[in-house]
Amino acid sequence: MPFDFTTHGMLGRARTGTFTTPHGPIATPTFMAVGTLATVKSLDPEDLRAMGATMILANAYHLHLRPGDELVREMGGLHRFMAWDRPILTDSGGFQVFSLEGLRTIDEDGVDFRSHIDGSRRRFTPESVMRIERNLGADVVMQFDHVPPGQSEPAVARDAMERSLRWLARCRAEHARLRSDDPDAPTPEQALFPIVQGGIHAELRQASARGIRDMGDWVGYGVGGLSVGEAKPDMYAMLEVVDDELPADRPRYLMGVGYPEDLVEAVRRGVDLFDCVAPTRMGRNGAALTQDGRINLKNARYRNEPGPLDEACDCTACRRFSRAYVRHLVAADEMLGLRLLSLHNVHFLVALMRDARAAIERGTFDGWSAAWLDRYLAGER
Ligand code: PRF
Ligand code: ZN
Repeated sequence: MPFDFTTHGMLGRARTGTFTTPHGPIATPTFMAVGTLATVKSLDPEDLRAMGATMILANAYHLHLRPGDELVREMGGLHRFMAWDRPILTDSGGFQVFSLEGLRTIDEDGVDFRSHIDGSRRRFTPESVMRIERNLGADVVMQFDHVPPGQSEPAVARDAMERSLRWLARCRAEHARLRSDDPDAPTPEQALFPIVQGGIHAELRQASARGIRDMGDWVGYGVGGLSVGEAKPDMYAMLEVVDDELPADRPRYLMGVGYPEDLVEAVRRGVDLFDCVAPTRMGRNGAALTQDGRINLKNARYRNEPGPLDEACDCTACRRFSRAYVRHLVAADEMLGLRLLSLHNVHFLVALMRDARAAIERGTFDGWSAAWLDRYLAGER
């Protein structure tokens, strides 16, 4: 198998590792920039490479609707299509389809929904999603799961968690069938990651993780259904439950998380991979991440500040431009403003994980993370 995960430093639950994929190695913990539509909005793959990004994420739901997974396959698969030769992970669309409130109906076999683009009727099943992800050709493909709302009652969370387990068995069978029946796919060896669900209920999270492990060994594990409206302490508690249940020698991916403080808290609890639209979305809203919390460049107080977005950042935006200039671009609705903010924000999270790795390996992660959180959260207040 072209996949491997080797851990290096360990400090409490926090660890560093190397996750090897068909498109190369990933130093973990790491932040994956989100390229929903096979583009990390406003960034060129060269920008991502220069900031040291390794793995990025794309979305099966969006790419199936536009331009179509078959077209992407015809163009050589996602790596060639978007000119990114490092690892890619595709999300299954579980989260997107279940977010289409009112536009979808669920049954045991799958989900009927209407396209958010043209209203056309569509259907996803665990099998059809595996075929879409095969055509796209990412290194890691996520199972099709049932994602319930954040504060779901135990009965609702249990139902979704158990359905996700049944769907996982079907995903695995179709994934195995495609591996032998469709050997010419763009990335012949793909790793299927299961997704732990169970809301904010410890016993359901345990049951989910155990159900997944009972099905066999997996290259890595997703943790879903968090950062969907629950309180942060609930999310952190679930991460500890999951850390206790999952094998220590496999990477764990916390889906759709998050904000800088969440990344640091989750690394402390044994998470290796993250993704979130926050840095690019914040950039489009005029916000920048700094060591002292978020700032919004639309605020007049930045109009004559000569310093960079963040003193300690060495991204190309911070090396060359002042807050005053970025603020001017944002105020005038200039494209470069949004691009510089996205570039800075993604760099900020990629660099934050680089710093976390260094602190774990030095053995100073506890002190480093406490000081980092103190400073960042003081600025957010
Ligand atoms: N499942 C899937 N994708 C996701 C999530 C999930 O639970 C989340 C929840 N934070 C984000 N993206 N398939
Ligand atoms: Zn910067």
